[in-house]
Amino acid sequence: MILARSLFVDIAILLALAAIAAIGYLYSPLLLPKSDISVRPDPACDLNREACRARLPDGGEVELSLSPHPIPVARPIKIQVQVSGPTAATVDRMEVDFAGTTMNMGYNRATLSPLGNGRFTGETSIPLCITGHMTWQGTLIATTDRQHITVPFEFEAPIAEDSGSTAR
Ligand SMILES: [Cu+2]
Repeated sequence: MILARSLFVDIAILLALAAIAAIGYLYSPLLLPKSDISVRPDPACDLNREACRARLPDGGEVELSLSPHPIPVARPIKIQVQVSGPTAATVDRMEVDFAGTTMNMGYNRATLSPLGNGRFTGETSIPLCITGHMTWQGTLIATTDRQHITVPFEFEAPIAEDSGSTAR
């Protein structure tokens, strides 16, 4: 009798822990870009000048373009993503999360609209930093039926025009 009761309590605790883990799993994407696979973009590429690419594990590619150039702050930014290769047909959801690399700049995430053939588009804006300009991380989050693929792109916004104009 006592044994049966303690077993019941153990099972109840296990179920409660499983429920907490499940809730944490479901809600964590709201706070941090959740990632099963993370791929690095070409570090030499500059989003302020051009579209940048990263190679996917399946051999395909993902390309991110932010326009206009240079990338503005507190004004509309157009986001274009092109996925190529086998992954393209499996993406259910495409988002880009913008975060300050050295400072918390708040929650800035855009969900893109699918245009077909692996193309996605959307619009967003990022806030002006109190320090004048800073390095942003624009993390592309592709959700497929099986996994979250993230690609952390870095860029400066607004870019420092030259050393003279930013010195005050
Ligand atoms: Cu900042």
